[in-house]
Amino acid sequence: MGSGQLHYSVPEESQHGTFVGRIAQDLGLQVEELMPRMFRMESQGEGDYFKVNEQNGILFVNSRIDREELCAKSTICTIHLEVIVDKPLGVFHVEVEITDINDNAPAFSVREQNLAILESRVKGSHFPIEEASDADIGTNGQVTYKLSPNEYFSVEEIRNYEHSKSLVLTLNNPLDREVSPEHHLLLSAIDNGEPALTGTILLVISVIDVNDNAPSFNQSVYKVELLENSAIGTLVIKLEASDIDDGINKEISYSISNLVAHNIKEKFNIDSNNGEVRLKEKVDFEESAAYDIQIEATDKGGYPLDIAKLLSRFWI
Ligand SMILES: [Ca+2]
Ligand SMILES: [Ca+2]
Ligand SMILES: [Ca+2]
Ligand SMILES: [Ca+2]
Repeated sequence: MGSGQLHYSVPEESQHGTFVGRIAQDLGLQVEELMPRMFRMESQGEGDYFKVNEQNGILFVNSRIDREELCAKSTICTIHLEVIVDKPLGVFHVEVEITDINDNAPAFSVREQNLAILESRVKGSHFPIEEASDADIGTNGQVTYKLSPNEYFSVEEIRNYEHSKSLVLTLNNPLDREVSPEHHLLLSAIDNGEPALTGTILLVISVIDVNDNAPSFNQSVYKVELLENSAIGTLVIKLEASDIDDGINKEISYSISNLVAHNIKEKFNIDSNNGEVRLKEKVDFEESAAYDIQIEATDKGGYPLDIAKLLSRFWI
């Protein structure tokens, strides 16, 4: 009984009929003896990927072979076949290696990923993002990343413990929500195949506000003239400050500064919510011809950085 081992290789996804090998010739059998000796092939439970021509002993591809379905990420993918002849009995082992082609683009599990980043994060901060996966092997499955041009972020792979890597966005320039509250970046994953295939994901970065702006008035001094006999409750002026932050960080509370002369607070009051300054007591020209009132606008953010001060001069 003869035996032997043959080795061939064929790329995955080859068309039906693609030539794989001359089995008879490689085993030293004559074409004329194939039929009389009942030359035939048996696959070992591997489906009908291949067929052999029993008259000339040529092995060819029969049905579609998807390397990824058959062997997933294994670096070597082989199909074992058995060729048999009778008189005398010979059993020969044939191994066909299925080589990879670059037929899978790197893929992300979602089309869009949202990130929320505080505008106070320092330069050099890392933010983990999802990696792409590529079902191919070797260079066909090796992925490099590219981010759409922008002045704030770059993409890099950083090494973790145990040789694993993770993909991160790195902050290169300070963020400013007041300038750009949202960034849209296109991340491309490109494999090393020939030709290379690409997968993309949209990164939507929302910049979260911190209280980094004090309220401001649009004028540093307001001058108001008031008649001597104005009634109590008369509206002297409605002040309005603004703050370019967001949410509670832009909400403003108004007050009369504690630094002013004590009689000011007896004569005037201010509504802390709407900035309306009203007369609390009648004013007397003979007593004072002018009042300097310092008004403060403070935001309601957790840690107000600063207070805008405004001098309002009320002439009588
Ligand atoms: Ca492949
Ligand atoms: Ca690929
Ligand atoms: Ca802010
Ligand atoms: Ca603020």
